[in-house]
Amino acid sequence: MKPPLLHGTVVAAFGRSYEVALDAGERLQCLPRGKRSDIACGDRVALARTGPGQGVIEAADPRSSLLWRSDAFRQKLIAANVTQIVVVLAVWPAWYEELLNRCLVAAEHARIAATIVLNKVDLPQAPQVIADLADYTRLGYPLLPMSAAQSVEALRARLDGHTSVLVGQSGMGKTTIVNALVPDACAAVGEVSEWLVSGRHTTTHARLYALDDRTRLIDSPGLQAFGLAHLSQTDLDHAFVEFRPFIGRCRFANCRHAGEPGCAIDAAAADGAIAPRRLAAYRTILGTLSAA
Ligand SMILES: Nc1nc2c(ncn2[C@@H]2O[C@H](COP(=O)(O)OP(=O)(O)OP(=O)(O)O)[C@@H](O)[C@H]2O)c(=O)[nH]1
Ligand SMILES: [Mg+2]
Ligand SMILES: [Zn+2]
Repeated sequence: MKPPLLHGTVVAAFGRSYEVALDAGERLQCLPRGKRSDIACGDRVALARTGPGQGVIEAADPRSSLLWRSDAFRQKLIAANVTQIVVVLAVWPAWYEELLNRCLVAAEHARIAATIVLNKVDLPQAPQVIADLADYTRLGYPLLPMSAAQSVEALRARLDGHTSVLVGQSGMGKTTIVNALVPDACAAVGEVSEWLVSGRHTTTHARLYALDDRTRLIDSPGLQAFGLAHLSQTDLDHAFVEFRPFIGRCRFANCRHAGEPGCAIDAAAADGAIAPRRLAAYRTILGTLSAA
């Protein structure tokens, strides 16, 4: 007779190998059954023990959400079952606006609430960078300026009851935030100067931490790109939240909002209802979709 299946949560994903925290508390290193590699940090799984500290994942439960990215060749799962995406920016080093927009698009497409953290506000350029983010707060994305080096309490309050994933470029301070929130995490934090020279990211895989019984936080490796090749133009249109009232109102049904006559999106931008930087980001991303 087969032993009964165990149940747990994937707390770390290293390529095809996963660390699973069993509901009873024990941690097992697991491989998936067969060739499947569609399991992400945060997934709930059923597994069988195969040896001391080891197991094989037999099945993953249906997910409430999945955050993933893709390019023309492959997909990369970031986190499963999250209820909030925290895009981490920093006053320094400079963050890429296109990457911020891509993270927000991915969040909207996955129907997960997004919050923006601006970290390192202890640095002198903070007021300027906060002002520069006003277009995003106007869209409804909450902005939390903070310094993980000083206090993370304001963020802790926003994480309460959520499973959140921290995403963003390397060097923004994601792992510093995790270490401040989870005293026994002791995850490695990198010097930005080293990263600038070597291009190496300090965090190499996603890991889930429990803040309390109902609050979870996933740290993820720094992103250089956030491929959205899997979206259609319609997906992208809807993922730009301020476009929604104007969708379907262009003169041409197949309008790409790239300067066609009678474009409702262009008209909205001219009226100030769509920020020029968002329309520019939209056009850049549209040019990179596989199907569009
Ligand atoms: N001045 C200042 N520096 C900070 C703050 N938070 C983090 N740092 C520094 O920023 C650098 C990068 O921090 P990490 O936490 O490793 O950044 P990360 O986003 O996890 O980077 P990856 O793992 O490569 O994606 C470290 O040198 C931190 O000490 C802050 O609030 N203020
Ligand atoms: Mg890190
Ligand atoms: Zn149009």
